[in-house]
Amino acid sequence: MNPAEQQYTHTAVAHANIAIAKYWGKRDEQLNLPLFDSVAFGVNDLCTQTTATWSDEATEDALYIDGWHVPLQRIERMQRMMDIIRTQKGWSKKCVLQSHNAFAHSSGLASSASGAAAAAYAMSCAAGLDLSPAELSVLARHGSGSAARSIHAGWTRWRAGSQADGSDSYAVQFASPDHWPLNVFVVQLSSARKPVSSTECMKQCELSPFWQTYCAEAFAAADIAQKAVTDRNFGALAAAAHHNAMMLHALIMSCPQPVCYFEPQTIAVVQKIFKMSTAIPVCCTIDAGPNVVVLCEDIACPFVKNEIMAIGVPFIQTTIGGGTKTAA
Ligand code: 2P0
Repeated sequence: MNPAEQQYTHTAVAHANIAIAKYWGKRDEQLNLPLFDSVAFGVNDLCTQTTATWSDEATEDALYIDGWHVPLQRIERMQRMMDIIRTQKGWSKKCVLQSHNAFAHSSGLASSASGAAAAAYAMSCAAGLDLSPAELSVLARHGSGSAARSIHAGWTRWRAGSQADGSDSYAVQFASPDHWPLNVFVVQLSSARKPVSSTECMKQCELSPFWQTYCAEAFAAADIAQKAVTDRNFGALAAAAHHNAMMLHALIMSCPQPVCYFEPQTIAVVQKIFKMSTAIPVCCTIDAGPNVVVLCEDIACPFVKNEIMAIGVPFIQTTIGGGTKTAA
């Protein structure tokens, strides 16, 4: 690399986040503007590290994931973020992203969130911009909606906002990771690419006969979830998380072209968690994929771990944390 370009390089690490009041449905597809607020927590151990380099010598923008060159037609969302920075800087430089995931991507483990958040942070720092957390959240949102929440550690709320340009649609942290140090089990039931992307499935869901009912429930979900977390009320958290996740999958299954993201073992894990949740502080959620994310308090942790091990499925045990920062 040309030594003069050294200053245009930066490496960032971002973490996945898991929503308990989920983002599903867009008011603007181009800008990734949601119809409803969502609430999520950052996850330690599920992370993406990305190095961004702005260059006059590169002939085109590029993204490499774990060394693999991603075709140009599949990095359009990354280029949206690059274009925002190019406009701000008055540059025509190209941007090269080298990205490494610490987990399987496109498997419903929210790698698009950590990927876009790490890219947003790395490319803005590499360009010498000192963006505020809100500005970073807006930039990351262009790469992937849920990435807006990965900028912060702990518990976040992404406000849908009302501005047409999306300037008020960003996430804020409302509780730090140590506000409520819950245990997290990420039960990985498949690392295969999703059969239908979230973006595509969201559009299909608007044609479900249950869409209006879903909207009415989803509108209230973020307030309910945030209150449960703020109050550290596990019973309320479990009720909110289970209702939200099951409602989402019922909607997804009721599209004109139905989608079922579950694997047989998804059901086995969920049924076990539901049963345990009547007696101990444990709950779960499922994103647009087959994997199950389990939350529990310390007192329930050994029991929950034993039960997951008894099903015989791979899992990661971790904690609430996450966020986006310069790589160490
Ligand atoms: C969420 N998901 O709140 C929901 C729950 C999946 C299920 O955000 O089109 O990849 O990039 O804005 O962010 C996944 O959607 O969608 C997602 P785009 P994204 O975490």
